[in-house]
Amino acid sequence: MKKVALITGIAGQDGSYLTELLLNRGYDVHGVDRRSSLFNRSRIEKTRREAQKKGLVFELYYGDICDAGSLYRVISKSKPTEIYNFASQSHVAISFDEPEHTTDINANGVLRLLEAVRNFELKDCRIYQASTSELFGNALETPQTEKTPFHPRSPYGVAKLYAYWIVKNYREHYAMHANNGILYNHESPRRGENFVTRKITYSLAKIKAGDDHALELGNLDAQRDWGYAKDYVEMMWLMLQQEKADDYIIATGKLHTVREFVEKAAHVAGFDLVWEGDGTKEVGRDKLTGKIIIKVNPKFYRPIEPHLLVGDATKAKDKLGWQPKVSFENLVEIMMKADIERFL
Ligand code: F7E
Repeated sequence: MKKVALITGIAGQDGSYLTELLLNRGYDVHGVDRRSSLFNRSRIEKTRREAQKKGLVFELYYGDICDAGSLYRVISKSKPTEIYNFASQSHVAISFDEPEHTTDINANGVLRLLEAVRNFELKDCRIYQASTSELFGNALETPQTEKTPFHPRSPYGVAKLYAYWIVKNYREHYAMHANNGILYNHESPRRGENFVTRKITYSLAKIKAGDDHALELGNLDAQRDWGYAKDYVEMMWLMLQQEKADDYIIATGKLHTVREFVEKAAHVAGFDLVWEGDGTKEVGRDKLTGKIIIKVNPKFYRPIEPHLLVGDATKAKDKLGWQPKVSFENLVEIMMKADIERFL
């Protein structure tokens, strides 16, 4: 049977890497993304042109997970055997400013998608839901496993918790092959520039190219479990190849601070970074030029931070044979070098 994937949020980081993986594995790929006044398909444009040249099926549609009609139209056109849902308001800090909008996309949107699959009676269609470590929020244990109780700490996390449970409920009630991938932070040169890792590499590359503005960051001591997005999409695909649907944690199991990320990235970029002062007065200076290249700006502090989010991916490793390939050090280097090249 021909494998046909439908990817919502296809123009984002994960959508673009997964598209490449699926086209290489012989899938027809259909993707949905929202219209915006600025062209936002740059991550998939090259792949689209290459697919066209090779005569592969790669169709793009404008649509929105908040618009049931558009979902029904795309599902009826593509008749997917696998659906990957990446459509999301994915910025945790912004979810405090737009809690209702975040809930409509991240919670109700998932319900709309599940209902569309149920109403079309796509009995064999397998579904991947982009779930998140933010479900654990004020984590009750460290590292977290699939059995750790949830305690989200943001409107983003709460909306994703609804999505997690509705996916599980549709699996149990309607026997759908619906899966939650509980992914910890995953980054790459394709990461949006308002997430901290990419903000760091993008800004340092600009400073290296002559920009005079220091990089302004929030909590330098915030810690995250950062993996490589390209490693993680492989795992999403593996989840849908299993006979039984399930929920899996995907993580590296290692915590690093924002400060460590900055230090490693600055080193790769050729700065000799030294810290001076503390709290909101702390700055990072390049010893070679004497210039301040990092400043702290309380504007980027979160109202509340989650607590030590670090995942135990033993279940994924044992059941799916998955192993992350790229270390934290490699990840920083890949991202920093890609941004330096962008500004050459
Ligand atoms: O923040 C701190 C900030 O925005 C990471 C999303 O993919 O992963 C992502 O959510 C940490 C936080 O990612 C700045 O306070 C310091 O502690 O890169 P982030 P996130 O909030 O962890 C999870 C798993 C998801 O599911 C989300 O969709 O970095 N931080 N200074 C900063 N963060 C930002 N954005 N900007 C700063 O200037």
